[in-house]
Amino acid sequence: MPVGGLLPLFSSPAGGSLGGGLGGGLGGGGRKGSGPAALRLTEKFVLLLVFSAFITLCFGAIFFLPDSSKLLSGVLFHSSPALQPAADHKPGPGARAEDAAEGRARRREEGAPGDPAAAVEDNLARIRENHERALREAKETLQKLPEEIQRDILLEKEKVAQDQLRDKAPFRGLPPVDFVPPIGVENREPADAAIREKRAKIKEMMKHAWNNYKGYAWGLNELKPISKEGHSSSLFGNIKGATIVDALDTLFIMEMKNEFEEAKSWIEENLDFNVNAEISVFEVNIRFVGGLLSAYYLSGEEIFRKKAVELGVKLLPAFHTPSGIPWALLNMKSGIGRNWPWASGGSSILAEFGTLHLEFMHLSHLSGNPIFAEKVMNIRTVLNKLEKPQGLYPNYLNPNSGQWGQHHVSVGGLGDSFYEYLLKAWLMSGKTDLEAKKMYFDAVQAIETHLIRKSSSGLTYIAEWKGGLLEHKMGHLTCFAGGMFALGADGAPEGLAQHYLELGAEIARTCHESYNRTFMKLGPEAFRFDGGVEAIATRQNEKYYILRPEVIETYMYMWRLTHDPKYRKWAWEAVEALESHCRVNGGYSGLRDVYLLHESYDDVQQSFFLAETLKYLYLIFSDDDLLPLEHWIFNTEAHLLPILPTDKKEVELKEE
Ligand code: DMJ
Repeated sequence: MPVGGLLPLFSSPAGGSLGGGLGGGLGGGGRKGSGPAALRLTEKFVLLLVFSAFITLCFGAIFFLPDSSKLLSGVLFHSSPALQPAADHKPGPGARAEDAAEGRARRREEGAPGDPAAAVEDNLARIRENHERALREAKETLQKLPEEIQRDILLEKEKVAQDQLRDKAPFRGLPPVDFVPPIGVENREPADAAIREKRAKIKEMMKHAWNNYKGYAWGLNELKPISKEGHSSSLFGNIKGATIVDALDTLFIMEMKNEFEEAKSWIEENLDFNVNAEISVFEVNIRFVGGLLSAYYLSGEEIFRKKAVELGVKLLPAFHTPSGIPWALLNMKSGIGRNWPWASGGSSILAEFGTLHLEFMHLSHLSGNPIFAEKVMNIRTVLNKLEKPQGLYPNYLNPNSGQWGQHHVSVGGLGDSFYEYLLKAWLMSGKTDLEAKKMYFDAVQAIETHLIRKSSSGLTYIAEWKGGLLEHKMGHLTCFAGGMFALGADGAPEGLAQHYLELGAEIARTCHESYNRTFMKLGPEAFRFDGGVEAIATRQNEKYYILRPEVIETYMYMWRLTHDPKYRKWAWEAVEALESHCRVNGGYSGLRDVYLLHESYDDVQQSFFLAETLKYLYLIFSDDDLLPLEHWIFNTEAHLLPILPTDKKEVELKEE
């Protein structure tokens, strides 16, 4: 109000004549110097003094107003046209000041050079214009909601982060970091000859998948192994090379050195994120950011760090929502985001915005810029403020209102990796992130109470929850949870460690059953426990298998944590099934129906087959000292991230 009240003084005709009169009087006074003219000169000096005092007051007022980058940048940037953001040049509120500036320039050209009166007029007019603009901006800022101001500040920070990357030559944009040589990457041959042979077979499978991708789809996202051509999915917009980036760490671990080098060269020369198309923020994060981070931590090659951070910066505009919960989809060129049209009234998806945490913490670590960590910590803040129905996290959250959408809960699709990332955030922090630990165990407790059930023959399964009603269906995706429960057992509340290890084993058994009850010995996309069936898909659109890793992932954790030989046996059954039914001349294909007596190929070799399925299989037949679980966290795409202890002080503060 006081600022708005001052505005007319500067922009009224009175203001205009004040400036003109002062300028003219000063010039005239210098030439005449006596009589009535001298009197007018004194008056004008007094006026000039009053005016200067008024300007000083205005400056003071502006600097004592509530802090806002917008306001300060309004004051600071507008004094130098060269520093003005491009948006200020558009017609509109700023047009009047520009017209005046043009007029001044014209008058300067027309007038005699070195005319002191013109110079004073010029100065005063410039000051007046700057103040008009600053006051206008101050008024706009005062009319903003606190969230809008907060968003503006974040936007400014992002601009700075982007400028740093854009303006600097490769590598100079990032602070130097000491590369810590990776632990547990020495690849010893297993002592047991039979295990050695099996491991070699899995490496041969990786070669088959890679060579065919290289031969028929090099540089494209994925391979169509039957058609022998490239496959692209809208998830990556027109970013290219998903298979190359997703496969990097598997190539490294399997010591496929030439292949790793050719992948690296392709990335150096071709991996481009300046794409004008919509991408899935979640998919790009887990596959590309995760793959690049992992490749950096294993190899120490700077190109991977640089590309990971560059991509991370490109993803930041996804967080421009009123709540800071990111959009699912983002155009990386325009920075415009939106949500999947089918998602509960424009909601963001729990498994998508909840699966950024690990990568973003590492992006802050490797870039020296806290912005990535701030974004994901804010997601946590929003979640912690919300009431959870029965302690459960619904799959949908509206980024505009910051409120839950439909009350659907799943540990499979739409929910899955959110829970995984809570547990892994705690582990990745060197067990210092106690907030994540609490969120994880609280959530698991609610899941056990409301979602976990036993079939009549004693198979434990995780059902889906639809606003209080249970759907007795479990997805292939949900099978990852066996490994998660077992991995978290160690930190479980007093007396529950064994319970969680057993729960992991029970889920592994159920998922194995879902494989065993098919003709192909590979599991369907979803299986049911109702209508007289157990662990069997009953709907045609749930009978496919797309080379997914979750069941094998759970075998890997169960093997590492129990050394029960059945997990190696079950993993080998999966290898045999993949070889018999998915392997084709041109690579590996998914199947449309795992209950049919013949293969019906879907003609896609998913990039996660190389990133996850084959990596987990290889680890099951390797010694435990290859990538020990105490030192490495696997992101949800099986990319490796080292433990990153949180700043001790921060944790202590949080605990208080
Ligand atoms: C992978 O991209 C990741 O594992 C993700 O968390 C879930 N879906 C696929 C594999 O099935």
